[in-house]
Amino acid sequence: MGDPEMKLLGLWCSPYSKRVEIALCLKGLAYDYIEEDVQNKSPELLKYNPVHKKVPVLVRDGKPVAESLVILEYIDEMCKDKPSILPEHPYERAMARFWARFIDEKCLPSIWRAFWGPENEQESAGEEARNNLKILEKELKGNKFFGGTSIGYLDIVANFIAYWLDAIQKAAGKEILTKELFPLLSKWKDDFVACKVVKQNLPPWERLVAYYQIRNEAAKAARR
Ligand SMILES: N[C@@H](CCC(=O)N[C@@H](CS)C(=O)NCC(=O)O)C(=O)O
Repeated sequence: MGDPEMKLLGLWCSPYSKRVEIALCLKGLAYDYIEEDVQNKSPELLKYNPVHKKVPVLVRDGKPVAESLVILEYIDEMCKDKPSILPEHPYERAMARFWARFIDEKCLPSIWRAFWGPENEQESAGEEARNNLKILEKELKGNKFFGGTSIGYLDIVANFIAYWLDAIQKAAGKEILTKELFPLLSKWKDDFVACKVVKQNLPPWERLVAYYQIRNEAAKAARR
């Protein structure tokens, strides 16, 4: 019997979607990719993720799994014959999950607000984002990657900070994360983006910057 059929409902510019693509690539798993239009959601997306109606959704043998962090763990557990994405030790696994939630629940929302929140709150949100990133930077603990010597779960979860944030900064003409303020995180970013498995699963740079420029213009127009 062959491997069960797998498909990913994704979006080219979504860091959540790209987390899953990186993990599938790391594990060497084949899948069909279906690009979603989140402005006009397909019946398939609504059927497979009726709760959140968001990408990514990984469908294996007709069974959907939604939410990128859940999908990453599912991929890791489904494919045990390949090196693990999460750390082996239960305590280290718990810590990786803790920091992943810190990224999704603290770092990313403060970054969104710094760029797209109410104008009079953007500066304080920027400060909050820097504080969160400083806390995260300490978690590198002198390692090349959050996963140690090679990329793992937390590196994949932090993909937005490694790549998307630079595109957003370029489009907006303002910076939260700089080499001067975050030397260790900046080095991590460069090393992460240079990994073959990451590089081949990132959205094209110019297209991403243009996407955020359009988004910024739309946000400005909505405020007028
Ligand atoms: N917590 C979710 C977030 C996924 C998410 O926000 N996806 C966005 C694309 S980047 C989406 O599908 N948005 C459609 C919508 O909000 O209606 C995850 O980790 O998978």
